[in-house]
Amino acid sequence: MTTVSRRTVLRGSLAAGLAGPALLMGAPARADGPIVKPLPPELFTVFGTNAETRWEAMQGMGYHTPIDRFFVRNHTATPLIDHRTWQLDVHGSGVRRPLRLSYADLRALPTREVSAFIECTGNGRSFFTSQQGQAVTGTAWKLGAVGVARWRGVPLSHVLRLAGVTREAVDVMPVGLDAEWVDGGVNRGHVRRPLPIAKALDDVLLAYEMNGELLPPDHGFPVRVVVPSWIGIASIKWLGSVEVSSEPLSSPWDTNYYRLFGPDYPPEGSAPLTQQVVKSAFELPFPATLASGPQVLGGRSWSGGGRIRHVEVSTDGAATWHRAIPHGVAGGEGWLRWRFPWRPQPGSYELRARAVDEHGHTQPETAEFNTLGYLFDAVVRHPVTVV
Ligand SMILES: Nc1nc2c(c(=O)[nH]1)N[C@H]1C(S)=C(S)[C@@H](COP(=O)(O)O)O[C@H]1N2
Ligand SMILES: [Mo]
Repeated sequence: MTTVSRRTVLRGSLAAGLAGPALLMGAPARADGPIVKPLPPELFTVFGTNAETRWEAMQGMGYHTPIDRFFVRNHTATPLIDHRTWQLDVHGSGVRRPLRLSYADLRALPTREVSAFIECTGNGRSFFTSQQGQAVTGTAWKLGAVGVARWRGVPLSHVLRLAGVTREAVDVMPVGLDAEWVDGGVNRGHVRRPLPIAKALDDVLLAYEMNGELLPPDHGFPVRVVVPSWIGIASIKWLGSVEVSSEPLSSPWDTNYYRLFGPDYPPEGSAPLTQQVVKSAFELPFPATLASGPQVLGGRSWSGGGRIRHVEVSTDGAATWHRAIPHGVAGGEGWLRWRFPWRPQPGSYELRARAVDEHGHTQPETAEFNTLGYLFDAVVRHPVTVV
């Protein structure tokens, strides 16, 4: 696939005598690289079209992940979309009144705000290999493919009701406006994944603001879907259309990917993945070097299964566990911040943190193997050298 720089596109359009915005109505322009925002090495680890937040960059931050350090997961590249020509089409056999909304139309609808994490299904994938000795494919994330933001926008349920969603509707398919995705020579089309109607009518948001600012290009400008507690792929960025269907819908993102595959699963894989699992992370470099003496470690734990109830930390190889001190309140769709006072002697350590959510979901010693490395929920052994 060729990536045309924005400058080239604009020059081409001038030569053809077209106005810039008119051009943007077709294939959106592309930025010069796959990600638009700066990716300084102290905040991010870059993997091709994706960038992972460094957990030490969360030290001293508030509840929400600032936009300048929020991870980015792009199948191809961030498109530059003109909100003045953008339209959202809501159509299909599950609606009585198909809709076409402009950006201004959407902004005029009732809004809601939610503090929710978006987390890649493969977050923690590298630990299948480094902790469990298992080969998996996909981006070798550590624990930084997650962030919590304050999302504001229009409830999807509101838009579906405006379109006259019927009792027969079963699935809702949001489709992205970024380039079609080609994987191993196969064109999978635009990034899209069906949502069951029950979830679509529950707490899903069509978000146009992130942490009180306009949604940035890399995170889906002008409008993205936010599906609280679910795997990141559900939260389609650069939304262009929503199909509502009275028949089940499918896409490669719920058949070929985002299921569990491997020896423990049928050939077609598990059921399509939905909720996220429980995870915990220290706000430290990986590996970390710390000075000896009294200090307070920080960390965060989250779960797609509900509010975090408590967090325990071990500094002695899982021999003893001690409660971490909660800092602020646990968000239902966000995370719990915590602190852990520690007074280490010089030496080598493996720090562990494990959390339990309100429904009793915990973090095991070993995550269930699956070839695509999804849903790593095991306790991560965080190497620390104290000098
Ligand atoms: N249109 C579109 N939506 C998308 C993606 C994409 O590549 N294209 N990536 C998905 C995946 S796999 C994840 S984990 C999240 C990442 O959201 P973020 O880049 O805002 O952190 O967006 C999801 N939505
Ligand atoms: Mo993802």
